[in-house]
Amino acid sequence: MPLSAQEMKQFVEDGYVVLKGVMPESELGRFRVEFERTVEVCRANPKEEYGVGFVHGSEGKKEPWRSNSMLHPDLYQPVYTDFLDNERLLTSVQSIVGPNLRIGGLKILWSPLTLTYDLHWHRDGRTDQYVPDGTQDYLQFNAALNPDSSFRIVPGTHRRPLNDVELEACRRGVGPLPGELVCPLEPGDVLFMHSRALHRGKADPTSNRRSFHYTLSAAEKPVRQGIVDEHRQWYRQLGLEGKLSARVQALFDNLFAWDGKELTEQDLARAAY
Ligand SMILES: O=C(O)CCC(=O)C(=O)O
Repeated sequence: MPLSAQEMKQFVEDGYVVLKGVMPESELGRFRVEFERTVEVCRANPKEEYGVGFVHGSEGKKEPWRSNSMLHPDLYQPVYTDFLDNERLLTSVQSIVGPNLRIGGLKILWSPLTLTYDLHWHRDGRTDQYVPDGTQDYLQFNAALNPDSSFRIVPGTHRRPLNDVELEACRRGVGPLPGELVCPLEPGDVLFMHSRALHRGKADPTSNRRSFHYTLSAAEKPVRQGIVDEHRQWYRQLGLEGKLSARVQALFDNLFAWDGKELTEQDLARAAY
């Protein structure tokens, strides 16, 4: 089911939209069990290659809140590809990104055990422009397994320059901003976010946050060198060939099609000027 006109309008105007009950209730139990296995591995031994983000406390104490490497063989669970096998999710992403989708970032977010996760205000995709019809060549989204009231946004900031207060907040500020909204998610909900919207996350240890944070791109959007190698290496190590559903396989095929055609750092630097 593509985005409704109302959902699209909200995404275009506010820079986010929440889609209710996208992940089937019947699957959430299994998804949580598998997700938890990864959290346990990251908490027990947060190796650098897991792409773990830490919250820092006093006296050198630190606790993980994120991993970026869901295909890493130590961390992978079927849920990380299975939850994408979802007609409503993919057709909604297609409404914004276009018909041919490619796998992008696969990350998960969780609340730390004793410290509060309190990410500063920021924009992602600093070079991306706002396009009035809402189209983008990639889309970031959070998908919640547990109730999740972590994501905060200043709606509409993807469509205008930041003001002085907002700019100052980007220097690691976590305080309240005028117009700020919290976007609560119930289990199964998905939140689409425009990469240029000013946003941040906050989760205290009691919140039991367990959310996917993924990116899907247009198949034709250029890929940075090295990404295909890493994904393909892990994909082979996991023996995923032939095991994914047709629509999830297509997301990977559209990435592997870039093998040997990826942009170098120099290409990217040229494009940025
Ligand atoms: O916690 C969140 O939902 C936001 C995460 C985020 O903005 C990031 O990882 O860059």
